Amino acid sequence: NADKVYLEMCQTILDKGIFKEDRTGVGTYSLFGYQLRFNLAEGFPLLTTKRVPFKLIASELLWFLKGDTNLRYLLAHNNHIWDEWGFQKWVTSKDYKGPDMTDFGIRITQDEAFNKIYEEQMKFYQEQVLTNDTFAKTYGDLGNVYGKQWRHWEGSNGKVYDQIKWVINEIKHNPNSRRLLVNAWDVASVYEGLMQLPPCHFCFQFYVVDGKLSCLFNMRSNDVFLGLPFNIASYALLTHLIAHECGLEVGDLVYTGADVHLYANHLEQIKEQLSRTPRKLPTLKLNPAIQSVFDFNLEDMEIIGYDPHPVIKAPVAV
Ligand code: DHF
Ligand code: TMP
Repeated sequence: NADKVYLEMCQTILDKGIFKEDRTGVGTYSLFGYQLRFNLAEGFPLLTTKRVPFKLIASELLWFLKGDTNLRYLLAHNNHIWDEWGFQKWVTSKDYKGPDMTDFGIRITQDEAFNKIYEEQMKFYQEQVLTNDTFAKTYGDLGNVYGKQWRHWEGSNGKVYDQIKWVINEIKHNPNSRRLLVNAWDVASVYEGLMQLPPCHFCFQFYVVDGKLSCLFNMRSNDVFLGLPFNIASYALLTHLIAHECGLEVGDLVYTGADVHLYANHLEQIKEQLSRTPRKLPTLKLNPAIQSVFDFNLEDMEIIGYDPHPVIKAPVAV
């Protein structure tokens, strides 16, 4: 059961995690190296011990698959999970003349008056990205993040490569290959600061045996309370989409995390979640009329039988 292994991981971090300062200033309890395995035939791994918003996960994945890196698409789909990282680009730019937003991520959790000012500025930012093409082009774009690397990887030879198309083609024609991988860790972009956030899930690989498609994804850094439930569901969905196109069943989803952490301001929330009893996993239904991974829209993916415990809110570290 997906919830069971996830909650075991959380309990292990609570028991054995070491306090570690981090870039965001929040502080974490952290372990190095952890693996999880989900048999996708047993149900779709959308956690039931808190409500996880599948629509946001699906629209983020479709955004990656379109090769898009601009927040406009996410905002148009009412998806705000990446807003803070675009906003950060705007408020640290020379064009921003508004109130000081230094360390806004920490300050909104500590200062009510500041939070109001932040929300006004964020609202302005979102409107601009949605309605002003020039603004969106400059400040709505997160840089060379996932969509760019997955669909438009720039090789050292100057050519541009579509890793998703390539890997699907390999799965179809060379399923025994041990090279079925997609890499988002573009050294030039990371070292030159050309991404608002260097990829957290930086590489994934497929494996085909007995007519089943498995996927292993690697995370260099993982926010176990907020990020991981999304990451598991996102790679489960990707595996289903590719299996669907390739005429394969789904096998295992394997997760490998490196710096796996609970933020210091998520401890109450995770204890609440640990007290809950897991329920039956939902299933995923894909529109059988669609073949290509690239032709799916939100309405072609349906989660059936999802009956989770209530949402548990937590602040995201920026
Ligand atoms: N930074 C950090 N510190 N943690 C992350 O998980 C993270 N994830 C990113 C970008 N930067 C990050 C992209 N993915 C949420 C979930 C995933 C995600 C970003 C944010 C999140 O806040 N989830 C909330 C609900 C969000 C909503 O309903 O709008 C949750 O309760 O799951
Ligand atoms: P870092 O770049 O300093 O590691 O910070 C990134 C934070 O975002 C870290 O807590 C991991 C988290 N994260 C996830 O857990 N999943 C994701 O998909 C993304 C993009 C980030």
